[in-house]
Amino acid sequence: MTTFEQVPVFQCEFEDDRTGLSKETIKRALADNLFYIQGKVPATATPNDYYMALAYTVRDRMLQRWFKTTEVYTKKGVKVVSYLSAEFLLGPHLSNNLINLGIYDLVRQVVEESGLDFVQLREIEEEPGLGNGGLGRLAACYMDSLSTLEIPAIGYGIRYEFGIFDQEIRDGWQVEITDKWLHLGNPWEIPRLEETIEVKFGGRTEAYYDEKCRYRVRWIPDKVVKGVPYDTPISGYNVNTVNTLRLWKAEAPESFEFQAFNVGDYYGAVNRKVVSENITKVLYPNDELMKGKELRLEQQYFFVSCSLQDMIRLHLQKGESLETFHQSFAVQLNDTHPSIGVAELMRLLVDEYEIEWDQAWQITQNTFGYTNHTLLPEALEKWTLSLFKNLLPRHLQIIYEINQRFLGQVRAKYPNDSDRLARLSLIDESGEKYVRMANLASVGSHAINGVAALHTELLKRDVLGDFHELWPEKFSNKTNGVTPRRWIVVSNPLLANLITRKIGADWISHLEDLKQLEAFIEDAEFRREWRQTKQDIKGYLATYIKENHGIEVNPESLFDVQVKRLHEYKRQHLNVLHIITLYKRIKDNPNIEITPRTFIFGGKAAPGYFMAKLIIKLINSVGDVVNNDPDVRDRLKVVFLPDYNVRFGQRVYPAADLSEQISTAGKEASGTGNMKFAMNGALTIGTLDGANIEIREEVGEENFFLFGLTTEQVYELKSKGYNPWDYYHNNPQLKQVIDLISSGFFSHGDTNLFRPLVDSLLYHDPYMLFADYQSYIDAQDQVNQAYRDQEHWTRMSILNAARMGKFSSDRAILEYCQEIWNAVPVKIELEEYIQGRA
Ligand code: Z16
Repeated sequence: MTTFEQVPVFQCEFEDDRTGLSKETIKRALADNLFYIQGKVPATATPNDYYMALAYTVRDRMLQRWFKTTEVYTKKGVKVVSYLSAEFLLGPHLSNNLINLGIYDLVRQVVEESGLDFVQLREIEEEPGLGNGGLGRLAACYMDSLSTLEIPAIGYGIRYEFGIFDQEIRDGWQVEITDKWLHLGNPWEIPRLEETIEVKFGGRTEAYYDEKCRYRVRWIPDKVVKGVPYDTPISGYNVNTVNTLRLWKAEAPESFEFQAFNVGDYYGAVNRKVVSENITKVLYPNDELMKGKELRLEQQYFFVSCSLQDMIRLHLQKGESLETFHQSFAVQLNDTHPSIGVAELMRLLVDEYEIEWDQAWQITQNTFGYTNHTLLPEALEKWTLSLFKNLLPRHLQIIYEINQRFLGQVRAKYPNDSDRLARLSLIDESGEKYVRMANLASVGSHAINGVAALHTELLKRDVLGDFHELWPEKFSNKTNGVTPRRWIVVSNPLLANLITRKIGADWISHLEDLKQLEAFIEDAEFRREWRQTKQDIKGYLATYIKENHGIEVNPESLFDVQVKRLHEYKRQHLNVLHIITLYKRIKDNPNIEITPRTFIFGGKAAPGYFMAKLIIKLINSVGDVVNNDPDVRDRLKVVFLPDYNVRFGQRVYPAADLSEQISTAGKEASGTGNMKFAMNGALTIGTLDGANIEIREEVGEENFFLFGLTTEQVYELKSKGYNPWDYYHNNPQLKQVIDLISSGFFSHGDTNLFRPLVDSLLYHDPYMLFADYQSYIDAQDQVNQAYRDQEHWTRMSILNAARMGKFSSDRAILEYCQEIWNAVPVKIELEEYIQGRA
């Protein structure tokens, strides 16, 4: 690490505008922040101190815009989108903000001229991993697009002290390590202690008549927790808008401690504090699995109540009455995690602000929109009545009241249809009784959407079929998108520069412009540059893998990548069956012509998901054998890279040749990794699932490797009785592969290790790997053929990237604004003296 020591910072001329963009001013700011914020001089500064000084220097340059933006929103007349999400998987801020502010090259240069290593500083940042996967990352992409499109917006969520766990691999198994992302401080957030909000829990309710003899209910809680907001600025690309992400931290209120202290229960008082602060301690690491943990419902209610109270405060501050609340805020529920908000807004309006039920219900329905992200039954949230009643007794009453009125309507429309009533009811009474959160969200929202065309159709037909029959006009599709700023410009500067040299830079905020690249498809020099760029990036990844994991990979080989959460429906093990198939071919015929491939895996398994963890072990075990077998002669390599996260995503998407999107048709709601790969010129091998269908439609079927059953065929086969044994017995290749696993060949002779996995496939195969196996292998053989013709492959790669315009999150957000939120852009003007962009 070089230091400031040789740098003549104290001699430089500087403007009195402390956030200026001249090199001298930035240099001065780095030195100032190091000294006045970190309290360090070069002699004592650690690399983290320099990183912090740099981060504050960037943040300082966002503050005028942030302040201006907030000021405009607090004035009358602007409708604000409020995105409620239990997860925001932001990834590193530094580079993203530098790009959005248009000062990346400038700041990098200044840092380097100061004798510091910019890349080293950039890598010091701890990424905020406040999400599990697709759903949390989608929220982050949407925040970026909202700012870039100059839409007034605020994101509300939870400031988990520990985000998604860090993953290590020991002896091929996943080991979870606590994510201490805050341990060295977080320069991107500002606590707003004065805007703290109180949230009640537990206790009981009491009916009474008010002075006007109206029947009312009061809630007497047994616990109050404080919510402290921590604000993070969300910059837009090339605009002045800087929106806010407001994350809530739970703290114990003073008053409760004193009460306990006064009666001598010192330990009890301190313990109460610990229990309160537990609420925002840790992110639940289960994606797509509902576990009815009380603390999870506490987290959900906590952040939703804080957020709604915050919105009401902001609304009333504008001098408005609550009748117009829905004109101030469009609140989007990111899955059912925040759906308790429907009951909470009713409670606030009816109990605390004394609004009549019917009017409160109008306001509530007009306020909320609900996005569904999954059809998997095990992921649908439901809470037992007893848990609900203990934690939120008033909300349960409100939910009963909503339900009674709702079912009254249904009964009027469909007399004598008790099955339908039972299906629509907010309460599941088929066995133990539960509150169904998807039903609550659907009833309480004016708009319901799925996240890809197929997903929305299935939602309308199956999971929410009865609601669709009742209110078809509420339903719409909003196919997911991802931000090209982070997923091309930040992550793949080489490709971004090549594109900009050809078509200018407008594509960065108008991704449909990438279409213009098609005009160069016959330009051999352009194709060469494209291929060379991909090659260079693959080289960087190979170096990274070598340096960080000690594994040698051949950058000329086909990089075949599957990175995503581990889940049986995503079928990482189908990918493994292909690897073993290729390995068998080599063993049977060591001189066989084979396209060299590097298989790259990454992804975390939910800590309690045994089968997913066993799949990780299988990948590593197969890798051990394949990578060390001299017969393979380095033509195949299998690497499982630990701790897949946003940062590693930024490294791997640009380097991929082939994107594995191989879920069982009908199971992956959308997928968003599929988009990030294709935007960076990878070809997809995939099923007709989620957004794959729309990607294939856009890039052309000739530029996509399709395989597998359709959703309809999956249903059909299931209903007529699917028997994986038949496939096993009738396909000798498949049988050999399965037998090789069973024999202990990949487990040092241990025939028990992978038995649960093999038995699950042989006797159940719920995700139909065997039914899709041959089709997958055939498609992979076509991939090999295609890769041998590099000219042709490059054309396909260019066409994939060029035709991905639809999958910008800008397009998705525009659709939400126009069709659900009724929100419009608001330009943020800056005073003359505030410096423009570089
Ligand atoms: C999640 O990431 C998703 C769904 C869900 O119910 C829970 C979590 Cl944590 C994902 C979907 O699996 C994926 O298909 C989709 O692209 C993503 O949400 C964003 O919509």
